[in-house]
Amino acid sequence: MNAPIKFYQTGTFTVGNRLLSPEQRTVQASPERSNALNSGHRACQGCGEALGARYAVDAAMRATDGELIAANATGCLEVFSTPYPETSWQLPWIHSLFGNTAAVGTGIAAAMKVKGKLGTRVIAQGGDGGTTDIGFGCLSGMFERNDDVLYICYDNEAYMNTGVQRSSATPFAARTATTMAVGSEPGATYGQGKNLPMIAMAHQIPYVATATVADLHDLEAKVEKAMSLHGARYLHVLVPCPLGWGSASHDTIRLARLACETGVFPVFEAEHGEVTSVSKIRRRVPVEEYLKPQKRFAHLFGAHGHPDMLAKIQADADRNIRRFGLIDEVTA
Ligand SMILES: Cc1ncc(C[n+]2csc(CCOP(=O)(O)OP(=O)(O)O)c2C)c(N)n1
Ligand code: SF4
Repeated sequence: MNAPIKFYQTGTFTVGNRLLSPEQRTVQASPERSNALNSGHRACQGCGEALGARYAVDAAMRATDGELIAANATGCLEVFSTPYPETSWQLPWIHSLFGNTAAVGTGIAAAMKVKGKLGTRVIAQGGDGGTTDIGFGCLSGMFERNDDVLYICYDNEAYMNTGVQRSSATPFAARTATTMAVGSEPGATYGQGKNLPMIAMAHQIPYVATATVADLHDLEAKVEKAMSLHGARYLHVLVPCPLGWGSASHDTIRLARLACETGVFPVFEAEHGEVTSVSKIRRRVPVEEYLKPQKRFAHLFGAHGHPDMLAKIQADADRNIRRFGLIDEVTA
């Protein structure tokens, strides 16, 4: 007798893909996959950025029949994949400066247009530091001109490659090398930081989406959708970093899932500035469950903890749930 497939069986390579019909399987299940980011790179064990990039770029390769060029900002993704003279990339791939990946992507797209290679598509990618801080001006220009580039930000919430310094995507209270866990309000200061997906939406570009490495089918689907469109597109992927977050390597997927289930990281799509879909929370979880396994938040817990700061984080997660309608009213 055929048993119905449960939702949690569909996301994995070993079980879900074999149980699903071929068209529902992930790109990784296909022997035709491009292996865009191949084995042999030097990412840490459990690196969410390596996993996210592997799935995102392979999905983009499938969506474009391999007619893809990538520009890559300086950062962990570039450093662990491309220690000269070696590389793990199996596609035309250009290392830009730390801050100008979006502009390099624009230039490649313009060059392809001039050469009449309209079928060749372009992605630009980088970490949150390269995206929200130093590369922000170039990215905003790419959005404003509606250049034909998909920009993917792999958000591990700090400058990991250079030793975990705070970026403008570092969350409130997180300990980094530059936001120490000391004083009456330890960790990153409250109220600072940028919400890049919402800033991208404010540019009214054709497509903005968020995703995490907890739902790789969803990530692939969003890349595929982005590649079916033209103009400026932005994908913001939450990628836990065991080294910078002080988490166990085997907890990368669990933490990404908890970021969604707490409301800390809303997963949604938006077209031309309007939210068009959200991933609903099936099981609402208090923020403590997400924060506790991460040593960067250890100072919030225990006898000398900071319940007031935890309450602020919970309030922000609750606001996300309200703002994006992440919980259906009947189940709330
Ligand atoms: C103009 C410039 N300033 C500083 C650096 C040093 N640098 C290289 S990578 C990096 C941090 C990258 O952080 P992020 O973009 O968040 O990516 P991650 O390593 O976290 O994936 C820094 C500061 C540089 N390469 N160029
Ligand atoms: S420091 Fe973090 S982002 Fe960089 S390779 Fe290690 S786990 Fe990945």
